[in-house]
Amino acid sequence: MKTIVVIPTYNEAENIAKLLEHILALKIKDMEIMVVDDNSPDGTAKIVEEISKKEPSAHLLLRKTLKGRGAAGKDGFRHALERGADYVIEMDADFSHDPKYIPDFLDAIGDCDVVLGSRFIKGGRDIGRGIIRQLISRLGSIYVRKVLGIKIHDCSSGYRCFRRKVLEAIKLDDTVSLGPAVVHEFLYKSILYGFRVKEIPIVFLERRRERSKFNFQIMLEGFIMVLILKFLFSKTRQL
Ligand SMILES: Nc1nc2c(ncn2[C@@H]2O[C@H](COP(=O)(O)OP(=O)(O)OP(=O)(O)O)[C@@H](O)[C@H]2O)c(=O)[nH]1
Ligand SMILES: [Mg+2]
Repeated sequence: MKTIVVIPTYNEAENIAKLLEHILALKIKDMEIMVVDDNSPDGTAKIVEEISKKEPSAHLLLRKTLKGRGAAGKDGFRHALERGADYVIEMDADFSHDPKYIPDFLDAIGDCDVVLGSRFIKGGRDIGRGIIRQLISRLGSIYVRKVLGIKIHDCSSGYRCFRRKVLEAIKLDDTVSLGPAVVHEFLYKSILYGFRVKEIPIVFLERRRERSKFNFQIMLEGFIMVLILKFLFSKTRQL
């Protein structure tokens, strides 16, 4: 079974080499890595290109015209499917998503279709954020759970593993979400289509930054997008 780990990057020059080293050190059979970089000004792509010359399992997908985390993830998924992936794992490059969990994802996907790395189940944690940010994350997840009517504890987790058939069913070109809500759209459609979703505990470590990118507008857009998803898709029947 072939696994491809998709890692969207924007200005991750300080992290990417170390992350790839950690992932490759896991020595997982039949695993490839696809870094999807949006032409980062800090030269992330150059670093990945050099690594890929020595490591045939590491690939670079360089996007020069478009930008955006959601679109980069979808392009990565598309290429992973083209390369014949049976399982696709998506993770961030800044070590918030510890690569040590990759074997746990692959164990769990054995008897389900989507695995979510969850901060909010027993054994999971959210480290490094202030109490207010933690509260907003938790309340946000409860909001998504209630509005969409799904039994998931960490609805915004971006550390996930999909079986190939799930990404094929979701039809990557048909997604409607703008921005971060694409995470919710993939999750919601997976459940509506009848796929089995399982959460496994992860400890999420917040990147150290002077100032968070988080703001009220991002939060409000997220809340509205979830209502739009409910409106558009709640009548969807199982496949
Ligand atoms: N390709 C691509 N990747 C992106 C873009 N924006 C963010 N990323 C990557 O997506 C992942 C998550 O982004 P982060 O900036 O860590 O987002 P976050 O975790 O919500 O915010 P932080 O608290 O700043 O860590 C990282 O690997 C980023 O490098 C983008 O526009 N294009
Ligand atoms: Mg981050």
